[in-house]
Parts: sequence; C-alpha cells; structure tokens
Amino acid sequence: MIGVFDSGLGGLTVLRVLTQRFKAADFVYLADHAHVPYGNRPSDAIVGYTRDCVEDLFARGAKLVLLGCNTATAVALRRLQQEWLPRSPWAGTHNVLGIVAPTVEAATQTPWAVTSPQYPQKYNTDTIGVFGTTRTVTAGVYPEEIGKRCPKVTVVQQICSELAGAIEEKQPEAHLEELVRAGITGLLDQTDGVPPHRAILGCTHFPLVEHLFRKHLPPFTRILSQPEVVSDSFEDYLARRSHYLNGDESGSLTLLTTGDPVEVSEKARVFWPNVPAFARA
Ligand code: DGN
Repeated sequence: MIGVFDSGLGGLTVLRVLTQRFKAADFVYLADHAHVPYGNRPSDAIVGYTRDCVEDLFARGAKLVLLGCNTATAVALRRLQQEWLPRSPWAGTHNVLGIVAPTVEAATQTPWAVTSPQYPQKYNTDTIGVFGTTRTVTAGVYPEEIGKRCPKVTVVQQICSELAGAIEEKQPEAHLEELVRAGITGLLDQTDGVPPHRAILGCTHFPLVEHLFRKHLPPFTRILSQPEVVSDSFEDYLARRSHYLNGDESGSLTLLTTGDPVEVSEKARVFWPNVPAFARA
C-alpha cells in the first residue's frame, strides 16, 4: 500500500496519475483539512502535523508515503527523514519521500539544447524558472537542490500567492489566466525579459492551469508538471524497491480527510471530476 499525504487537495493531481500508472497497487490518500492551509503556520507546527499524518498512513498499512505537496516537502521532509523516522518504530521498514527532489532531477536531467533566434544575445545562460506558493519559494529548496546538481544554472523563483486558492475555488478561467500572466511577468521582470529554459510548476495545484502557462510561455520553455515527473521517478524508485508493496495488493483507493468528508468530496471534483468520496480519517 502506498500512502500519499497533502495538507489539502492539490496532491490529488499527483495521486490521479500514480493510480493510472500503478493500477494493481493499493493507495491511501490523507488530506489534513483540519489544519489546512499550512502556508501561514510555523515550521514546527507543519513538521508536527505532517509527521502525525505520515504515522497515521503507516499505521493503516502504507510502508511508503509520498508527501504530495511542495509546501510540506519544503518545510518538513528533511526533518522527518533525518530526525524522526530513524528513531521511530518504522525505521528500516518504512520510508517517506517528497516531490521536490524528483522534480529537480527531471528539470536538470538532460543537457540544455535550446537555442532561440528570438534572444540571440541573451539566451546563453541556463535558467530554470520556479513558480510556487509563498512558503515553497521562501523555503528556497528548489534553488538549493538545483544548485547541488547544476551549480551553474540560474534559478529564478516567482511566488504565485493567489493562484492555488483561485484554482481550488474554481475561479473563472479569465481570472486564472490573469494570475498566471502576472506570475510569468513577475518572473520575466527578474530576467530582463528573457524566458527560462525550463519552468517548474512547483505547486500541485498548478497542473490544472498548465495550459495557461503553456499559452504564455514561449514554445522553447519546457514546462515540468509534477504529476508526470513525480510518477516517472516513483516508477523507477518502486521498480528497485518492490518490498514497499505488499504481495496482496488489489488496486484499491481510499481517500481520507481530517476535515468534513462531504465538503471535501465536493471540492475534490475540481481536481479529479469523478473522484471517489472521502471518508473521515
Ligand atoms: N498544492 C500545495 C503545494 O504543492 O505546495 C500548496 C497548497 C496551498 O498552499 N494552497
């Protein structure tokens, strides 16, 4: 059984692709609506809530838990992996993974092969743009992780503070487009107008507006959307560590929330039109 955790519903974009890739595996998704949004909470609180939810998923039979949220990954993953898990009863048999590392791996994998007649002089520096929530951007995990793999790459980050909320509230497409355009303009203001070679959509809500990023970024900017890149990486990871799956998996999907399951099930349809109903954790 594989556990997927998120403070809210954005992780459903990743879960949906994972369930398509691993049809025989059992999945349990836990959303911490009792404490959402994590964005304006102190780091210790985010680490504590995330740990409680990971423990809950372990107790339900998941041996591997993916934090399907950039904010929780940015703030809590390292502390859980380094400080909590090794001293817990789950040490050695269970594991917790995040979604920043696989995204960075995909973004830095292949050599840059982009040239643009549009920017002949300036377009000679490798640049990765990162769009994310305030908390993810200020945590600085993307520049840090990209820097470890490719120190010469320039990382430009842009906070899109209202976009995740607007997507969740099903705001009109024109408003979402305005927010995406504002984000892209904010990023380009930092690069002298030169578009990045690659753009990381560093929030699990943003795949729902990937078409708007595509519309307003030039064709030579490669967009990295987490449901695909995280699922690719997860597939490689599990191929080498099948012991995290139990032998008797049946392709089940359980959706749980620490909030109100009726309200959450309704909201979840924004992310996955015929998603099964949530139950109370
Ligand atoms: N989707 C979450 C993430 O990937 O960081 C952010 C959700 C939010 O802050 N509203």
